Amino acid sequence: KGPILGEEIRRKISEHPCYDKNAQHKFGRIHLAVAPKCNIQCNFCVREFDCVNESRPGVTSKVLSPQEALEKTRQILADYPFIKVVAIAGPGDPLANDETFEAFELIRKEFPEVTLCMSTNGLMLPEKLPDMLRVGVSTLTVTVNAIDPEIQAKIVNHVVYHGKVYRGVEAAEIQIKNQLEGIKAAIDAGIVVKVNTVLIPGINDKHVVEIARKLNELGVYIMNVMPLINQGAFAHLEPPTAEERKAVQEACEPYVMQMRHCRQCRSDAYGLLAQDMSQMSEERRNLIKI
Ligand code: CLF
Ligand code: SF4
Repeated sequence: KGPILGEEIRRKISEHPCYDKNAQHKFGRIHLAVAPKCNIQCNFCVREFDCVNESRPGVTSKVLSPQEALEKTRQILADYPFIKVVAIAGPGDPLANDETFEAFELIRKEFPEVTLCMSTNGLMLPEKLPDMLRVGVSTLTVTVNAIDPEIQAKIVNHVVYHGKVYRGVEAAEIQIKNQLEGIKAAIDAGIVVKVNTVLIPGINDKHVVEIARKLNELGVYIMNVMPLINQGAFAHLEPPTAEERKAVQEACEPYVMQMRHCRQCRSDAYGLLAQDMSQMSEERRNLIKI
């Protein structure tokens, strides 16, 4: 089960706190909030906050320029060498912001050994993949909430694609097509792909196992079934219970490895997953310094 990986990428995975549960207590990540714009509107998202697909909702991260992101990386990597992953996960969609590539380029030049990671809603994935490869992204998360356009049409309000606004099933079809094509192309190019799926009771809960089957076909490395946080247009929906989520994860497990230790990080989080240092006092941070 699962894709065959080379030695270098296996090392990267063993030091990636999200891809390997044994790495989560030893190795950390930095999120650089360089990507404020988004090109879609998910019904569970309130846009003045961080992207809910891979971030803690109700939190507004301060946006950094690529140069500021490099400086922050320099500072943090010097103090905390257990951080091996530098990622861009918002506050909007990284692929809708050129600053994502500028920041990665600067960081890659200075820190060629770190793993570059990012998350996306996948709309621009086929088009942006060459840029991702150029700057050296090696782990990628795509949020796939449905592979059936009728279901996805209930989850996404609209997508803005090549300057045009699409709604309903038409919007969903474009997004799903690009996600699946993009995931396939990314895996073929050697990127290790993780998929996040937001579990939305009454909307996609019965469908998630079908997504897992598709991920197996595509060669996706790991899947993270995240609970809905009910806000925005979905404020009236009940989030899944822990038992409901566990049952879905168990149903998906035969098809694709399940991540169960996600912390729904802020787009400016850094440190170990369980210990976001962006939220610590200077005093506490100094205790962890090497
Ligand atoms: Fe960040 Fe995401 Fe890369 Fe990890 S987070 S971009 S894969 S380095 Fe990790 Fe945070 Fe969960 Fe994301 S715990 S929200 S799964
Ligand atoms: Fe919000 Fe993220 Fe969806 Fe964009 S992709 S609308 S930022 S949850």
